[in-house]
Amino acid sequence: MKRILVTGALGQIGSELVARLRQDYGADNVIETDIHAPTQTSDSPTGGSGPFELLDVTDGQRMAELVDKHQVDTIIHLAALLSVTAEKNPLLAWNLNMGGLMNALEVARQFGCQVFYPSSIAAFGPLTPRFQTPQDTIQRPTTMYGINKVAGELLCDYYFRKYGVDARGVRFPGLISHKTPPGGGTTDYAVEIYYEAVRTGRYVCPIAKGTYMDMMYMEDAITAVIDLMEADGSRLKHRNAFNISAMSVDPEMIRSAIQTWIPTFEMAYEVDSEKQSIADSWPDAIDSSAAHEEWGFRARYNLDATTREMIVHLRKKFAVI
Ligand code: AKB
Repeated sequence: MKRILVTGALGQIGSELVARLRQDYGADNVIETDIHAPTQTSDSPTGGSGPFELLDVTDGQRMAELVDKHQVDTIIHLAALLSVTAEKNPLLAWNLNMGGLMNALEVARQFGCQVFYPSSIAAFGPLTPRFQTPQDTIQRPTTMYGINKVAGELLCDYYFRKYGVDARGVRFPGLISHKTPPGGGTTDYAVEIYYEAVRTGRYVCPIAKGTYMDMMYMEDAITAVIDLMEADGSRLKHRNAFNISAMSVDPEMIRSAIQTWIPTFEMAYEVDSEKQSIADSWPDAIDSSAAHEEWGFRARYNLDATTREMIVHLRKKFAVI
């Protein structure tokens, strides 16, 4: 990776990834793109430190022009609707999630770029083994987002086999971060819970107790993207997409981790049936051993370390002593 274009760069992953890429590869070598411009009030940590371009990823011509203009060699394609939003508008999700990826792969083919594509634990479904979910297993998701993710994994493999496009990806778990909030995902509760614990000391959880999902602290996720993209391609047997996880947790586990910092924290449940049925269709705990063996993936933050980072940073962000 030398000249990197990031789509959806103002989102939860993009805003932190761009900051790290700019540190490692040079600010001018990382082109931030999004469908809307950063606002004055946006707390995007990258705020104006390098090139920014407006890009609607369904506009393949504009994507090609930007790749050409900035002599890009790597496309990190993050723009997508997440699971809950996609379920509310499946047609839009198909057009954006699949159309955007198709454009990224076509542009990559045309300009010889490497591509990163984020798949998700959503690429699994109710028929998938729930525990130690293998790298290669049954994938019959029941959500539009999950269908997009499986199709995306297959498309990336197809472009690699047919055209030699060096497309690589991971199946992200829920990502926990304190800089830019996520939006429209099933795992968003695992971020909201920390915000509300610090801001108000109470949280009403939309996901039922005993619902286990894989999660990861953002810093581990960012490191995983860079390590995979920089890995020796000849070692990769699975390109799209590697299972990666740092922890499998339910809301009660996060509650008690928070209570070690904020003993008065209170949590109630008001289960959201749509979110719950999506969560119930996903695995409890995936097996990340292929990522470990093929490119050395290892998460550094477990639940306690994640909780410490979240509480310390959110206390600073909201000036809570
Ligand atoms: C979501 O909840 O939709 C995402 C994901 C796990 O892909 N965070």
